Amino acid sequence: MGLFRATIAALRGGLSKTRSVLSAPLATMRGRVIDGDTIDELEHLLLSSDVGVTTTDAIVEDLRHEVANGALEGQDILELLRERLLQRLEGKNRSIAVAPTSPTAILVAGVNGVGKTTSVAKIARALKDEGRTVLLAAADTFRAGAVSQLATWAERIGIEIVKGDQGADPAAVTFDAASAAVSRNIDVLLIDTAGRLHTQDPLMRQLEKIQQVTTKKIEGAPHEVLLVLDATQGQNTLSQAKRFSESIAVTGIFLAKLDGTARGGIVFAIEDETGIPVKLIGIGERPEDVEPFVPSAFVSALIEDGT
Ligand SMILES: Nc1nc2c(ncn2[C@@H]2O[C@H](COP(=O)(O)OP(=O)(O)O)[C@@H](O)[C@H]2O)c(=O)[nH]1
Ligand SMILES: [Mg+2]
Repeated sequence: MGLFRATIAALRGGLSKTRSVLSAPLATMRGRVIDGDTIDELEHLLLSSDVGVTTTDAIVEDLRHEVANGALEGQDILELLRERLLQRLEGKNRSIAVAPTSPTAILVAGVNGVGKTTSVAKIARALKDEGRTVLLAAADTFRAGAVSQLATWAERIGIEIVKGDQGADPAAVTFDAASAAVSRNIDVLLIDTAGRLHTQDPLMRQLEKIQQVTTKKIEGAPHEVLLVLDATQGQNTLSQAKRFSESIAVTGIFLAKLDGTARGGIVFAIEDETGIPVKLIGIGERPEDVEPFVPSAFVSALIEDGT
């Protein structure tokens, strides 16, 4: 699905907190001879912005090696860092899957409050802007007010929604929505689910049931299972991703609230630890505050010249 075009200015704005932590130390390193001390500082900086041990070790070990060989003489630390960070992110499929004939079904999951419903609204709006027909399934029947929250978004964006009452069986709501998507010839069905705590097994089983119902109704569905993670939660996102992946086949990550944190480096840790590609990022509370995750744009917005 070719949806979402990267908007560099919006991405820069969304990453300003993370960039502000990196900027000053990088500025002092710049122009210096790159030696062991510089690499030590860089290591500390990467770890403090939640880039994680795996990516940090891989980058600094290579650089130490190159310092020892004299290979880094005259090189620019910012250029090097951009290049090495980008290498870590390349070669992953980050596109949103599309079904060739039947409706495309996208299941959205994640723990409570991470931004699922908002993210569903963001995706729905982008799809509608592209001229696609969208149907929302309000399968969070667990939390009070969840259905009306999604219904409000649906009305604002101008798309249809299938909902049950609070306490209704989420799998039944999903089944109804999937049936409607097929009969109305809808392009994309977006399923919003409850904020199940990842430690609660019954809730995880419910998610599996929602997935099974979707598969039954639409061949090959769900075509995408997006796990929403809250970037402000830093390293806690890693255990959430692991737990969800044990129950359902997560195909991509929607990393919400990148605008609210200086820990934007968590993208690297998430991909290292889980192997799941980050596909979309949230950089604000409005429906338009969504960006595709484009590694080159992300790295450029993270580390800028003139810092
Ligand atoms: N700053 C910011 N806030 C967000 C973003 N995404 C969601 N939120 C806020 O996070 C809160 C919880 O969002 P909600 O979609 O209800 O989470 P859910 O419980 O997972 O469905 C709301 O106040 C949202 O406005 C984002 O990308 N940036
Ligand atoms: Mg919700």
